[in-house]
Amino acid sequence: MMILVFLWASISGAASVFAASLEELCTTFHTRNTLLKTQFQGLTLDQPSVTSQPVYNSSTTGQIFWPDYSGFDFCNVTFSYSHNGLKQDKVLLEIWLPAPKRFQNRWLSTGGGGYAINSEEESLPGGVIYGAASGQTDGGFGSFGTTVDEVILLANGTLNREVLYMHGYQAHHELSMIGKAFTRHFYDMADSEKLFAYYQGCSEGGREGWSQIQRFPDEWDGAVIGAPAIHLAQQQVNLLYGNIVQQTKGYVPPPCELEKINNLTIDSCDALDGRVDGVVSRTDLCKLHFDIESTIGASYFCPHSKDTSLIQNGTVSSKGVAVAKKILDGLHTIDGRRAYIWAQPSATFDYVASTFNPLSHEWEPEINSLSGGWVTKFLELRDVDNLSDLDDVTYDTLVEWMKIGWQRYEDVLQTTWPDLSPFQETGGKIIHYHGESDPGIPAGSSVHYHESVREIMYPDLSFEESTRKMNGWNRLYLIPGAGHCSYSSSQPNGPFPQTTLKTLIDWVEKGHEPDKLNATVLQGSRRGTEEELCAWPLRPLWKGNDSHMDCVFDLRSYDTWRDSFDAYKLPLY
Ligand SMILES: *[C@@H]1O[C@H](CO)[C@@H](O)[C@H](O)[C@H]1NC(C)=O
Ligand SMILES: *[C@@H]1O[C@H](CO)[C@@H](O)[C@H](O)[C@H]1NC(C)=O
Ligand SMILES: *[C@@H]1O[C@H](CO)[C@@H](O)[C@H](O)[C@H]1NC(C)=O
Ligand SMILES: *[C@@H]1O[C@H](CO)[C@@H](O)[C@H](O)[C@H]1NC(C)=O
Ligand SMILES: *[C@@H]1O[C@H](CO)[C@@H](O)[C@H](O)[C@H]1NC(C)=O
Ligand SMILES: *[C@@H]1O[C@H](CO)[C@@H](O)[C@H](O)[C@H]1NC(C)=O
Ligand SMILES: *[C@@H]1O[C@H](CO)[C@@H](O)[C@H](O)[C@H]1NC(C)=O
Ligand SMILES: *[C@@H]1O[C@H](CO)[C@@H](O)[C@H](O)[C@H]1NC(C)=O
Ligand SMILES: [Ca+2]
Repeated sequence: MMILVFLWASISGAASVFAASLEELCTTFHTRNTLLKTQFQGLTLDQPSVTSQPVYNSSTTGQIFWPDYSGFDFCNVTFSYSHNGLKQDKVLLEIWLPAPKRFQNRWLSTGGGGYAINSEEESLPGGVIYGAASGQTDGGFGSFGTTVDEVILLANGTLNREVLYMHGYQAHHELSMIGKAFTRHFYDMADSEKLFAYYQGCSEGGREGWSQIQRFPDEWDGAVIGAPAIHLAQQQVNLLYGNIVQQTKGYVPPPCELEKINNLTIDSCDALDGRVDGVVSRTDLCKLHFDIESTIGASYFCPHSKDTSLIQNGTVSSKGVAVAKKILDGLHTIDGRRAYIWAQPSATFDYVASTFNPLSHEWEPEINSLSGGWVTKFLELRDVDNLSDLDDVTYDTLVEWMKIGWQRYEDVLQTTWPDLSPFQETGGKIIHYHGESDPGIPAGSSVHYHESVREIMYPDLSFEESTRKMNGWNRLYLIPGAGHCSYSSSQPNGPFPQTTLKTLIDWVEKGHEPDKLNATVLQGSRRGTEEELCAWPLRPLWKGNDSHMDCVFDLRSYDTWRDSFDAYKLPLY
C-alpha cells in the first residue's frame, strides 16, 4: 500500500493537482499522500490518523476579529504526529485548507486563550476567508479541548516538562513548520513559489504569537497580536491583587460600588479626548486630571432579581474609593517598590471579584481561579484547581510569587525577549493591539514591552528616530474603550479593529503601511460606524463631537505610561 502511494505520487506530478477541485484534493488518498511528503527530523507523522472532509458553503458571523463572511469551501484535515523517543506522545493538528481556486498562498497559525493553546475551530475561519490554510494544535495535551493546566502535573510535585515546553513555544513551532510544509504539498506549490506565513491570536494566543516571533523569526512574514499575556509570571499572579487590596484594607466593596466608581470615572474622563461619546479614548489624560475621590458620596443602586438581600443600594464610601485607588495604582511591595501595573482607569473592575455570603450578609473576596490555579499548580506543584483561601497573603507574597514564576519559567513562559532584530531583518511585520480599557491584562503591559523593544533595538537613536524605525515594521494600537480581546459593554460606542489580518496582509504583500488601523463600532446605536486608531505613541484627540480626529503626541500623557519596576533588580522588559 505504501509503495503504491509513492508510485502514484511520482507519476501524477504537479500538473494534475494544479487545476484540481476541492473534491479531488480533499480525499484521504491525497491528504495521506501529502503527509508522506511532509517529513521532519525527530517527528513521526501518523498516516492512518489522517481525516479529511470537504466542507461547503460555510459561513462565519458575529466574530469580532474578522467581518461576517459566507459561502466559503474548505478541506478540513486532521492528523497526529509524535516526537521520536517519547512514550505515549501524540499531538493533534487540524488544518482548514481553502478550496484551490480561493487559496492565496497563505498560511495562518491560530492560538488560544486562558490556559488553552487553541480556540477549538473558532479562529480558523479568520484565515480561510483570506485564502489562508489555517491551523490549530492540541499541544499534545490529549484533545483540542484539553487545557495545559489539566496536564501540567504528572503527580503532586512533578511538573510535566514536555507539556510545559510544548505550551510555551514548541507546539506552535511544530504547527507552523508542519502546517506550512503540508500546505505546500497539498496544493503542489513549486519550491520557487512564496507561501506567506501569518499568525493571529489574542491574550494567551497573543503570548503564543510573540513566542514565535521572538524565537523563530524567519518562519513568519507577519503577526496580528492582541493583548498578549507576555509578562506571564506577573500577569497570572496579578489577578489576585484586587483581593489582597480588599483584604489588606479590610473592606470588600459591593460590586455595585466599584461599578459606580467606574461609571463616574468614564463620565468624568469621556470629554478629555475632545469628544463626548461615552468612550474614554485618553485614559492617560484621565490619570492626569481625574480625582477618583470626587466619587465619594454618590449613590448607587443595582437591582437584582428575586434575592432581595442582593439588592445593592448605598453611597460610594471613602473606603471603597481607597480600595479602587490602591488597585489602580498597581502592585507594590509593602515598602513601596513597584512590581506590576493594573488596568487603566475606565476599565471595569471585573477582575476584582467578590461573592455575597448570605450568612454573614457580607461581601467576601472571590479568588480568580486562573490565578489561584497558577499558584497551586505552576508554583506550588499541587494538583488542585484553585487556592482555597488567601490567609496570610500580603503584597509581598504576591511579589514573591511573581519572582518565583519569573525565574522558574523565564526560558519558556515569560515571553518578553526584547531583541527582535532577526525578525525585523527578515522584513517581518507586526500589528499589535490592546484594548485601552482591558480589565484583565493591563494595556500598559503592551506599551511597556513595545517601548522595551524600541530601547533595546535602537539604543543610540533619539526617541523620534527610534519610534519612526519601529513603526516601519512593528506597530502598537490601543483601542479606545475596548476590554479584554473584545469591545466593552460599559463603553458601547468604542470601536474594535475587525479587518486587522487583511491590513497586515496588505502591509506585507503590497507594502501598504497602516498609518492608522481601521476599526468598527460593533454594538450599540453607532453600530457599523467606521473609525481609525492611532499608532502608538500618538494618541487620539478631537476638537469637538463632530470634528476630525488628530493623532497627537504629548509628553505628559506619554509619561503616565512609563513605569519603572523597581521591586526587581533585573529589568522587566
Ligand atoms: C449557502 O448557505 C446559505 C446560508 O448561509 C444559503 O442561503 C444558500 O442557499 C447556500 N448555498 C448553496 C449553494 O447551498
Ligand atoms: C473537522 O474534522 C474533525 C475530525 O473529523 C471533526 O471533529 C470536526 O468536527 C470537523 N470540523 C468541521 C467544521 O467539519
Ligand atoms: C495532591 O495534593 C492535594 C493537596 O495539596 C491533595 O488534595 C490531592 O489528593 C493530591 N493528589 C494526589 C493524586 O495525590
Ligand atoms: C453603570 O452604567 C451602565 C450603563 O453604561 C448601567 O447599565 C449601570 O447600571 C451603571 N451602574 C451603576 C452602578 O450605576
Ligand atoms: C457633545 O455631545 C454630548 C452628548 O451627545 C453633548 O452633551 C454635548 O453638549 C456635545 N458637545 C458639543 C460641543 O456639541
Ligand atoms: C435605597 O435606600 C434608600 C434609603 O436607604 C431608600 O430611600 C431608597 O428608596 C432605596 N432605593 C431603592 C431603589 O431601593
Ligand atoms: C476559586 O476558589 C475560591 C475559593 O475557594 C472560590 O471563591 C472561587 O469561586 C473559585 N473560583 C472558581 C472560578 O472556581
Ligand atoms: C480601511 O478603511 C478604508 C475606508 O473605509 C478603506 O478604504 C480601506 O480599504 C480599509 N483598509 C483595509 C486594510 O481594510
Ligand atoms: Ca470620549
